[in-house]
Amino acid sequence: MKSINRLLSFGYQLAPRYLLISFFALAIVACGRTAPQTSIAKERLPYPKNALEPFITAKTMGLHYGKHYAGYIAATNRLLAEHRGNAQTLPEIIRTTAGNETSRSLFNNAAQAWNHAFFWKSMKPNGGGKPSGPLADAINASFGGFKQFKRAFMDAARNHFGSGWAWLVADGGTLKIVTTNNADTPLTDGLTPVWVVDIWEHAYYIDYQNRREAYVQTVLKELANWEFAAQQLAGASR
Ligand code: MN3
Repeated sequence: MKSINRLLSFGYQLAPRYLLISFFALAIVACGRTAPQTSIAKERLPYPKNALEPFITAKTMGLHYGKHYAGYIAATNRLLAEHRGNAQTLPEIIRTTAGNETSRSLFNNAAQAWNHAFFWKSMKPNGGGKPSGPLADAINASFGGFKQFKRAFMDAARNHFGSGWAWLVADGGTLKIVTTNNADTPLTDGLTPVWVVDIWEHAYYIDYQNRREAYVQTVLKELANWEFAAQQLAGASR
């Protein structure tokens, strides 16, 4: 009996310490898990502003990266500061605010921030040419050939009404071409973005005026970064 009492009193002495330790451990885990993202960082342009000349001028890139993209980042951070949410990353912010009327402004700016960072990487100086390896195989299997893919991509970009984006996406094992309106992004449709062209007028108006088709054709022919697209496809099938 005595030994049981001794054991019990030993247990009571230890209990508060264990409770305190567990409380702090839980608090640390909870904070790590639910602390809201309070800011997103501007991604570096992967090449100098004038590196895509003469196809996209330094003037266009200066405005597009330095004003439009910077504006989306600044607005996202301003809105995030007053947003109540648990999203940790930019794609999570986009997915958790999509279709929610009260966070429409945050969605628009966050999605534009993500879409533009993806677009900068979809181009490179001395790009274009033809994809190779698994990306070329997937394009052949899904569209019947690279020529057919380009034709379908041009049609989609040309026929898209108003501001938006023309995408090559992976849907399971298949590649598809989709266009999205305004800030909308395939990220919220369960699709994996593989490559994109910004078809908002601000992307081409200084260099091509109303000739969107000439602009998209030039991006395909001279600037497309197919290595980046191939990496996105490889990531999608992992
Ligand atoms: Mn843009």
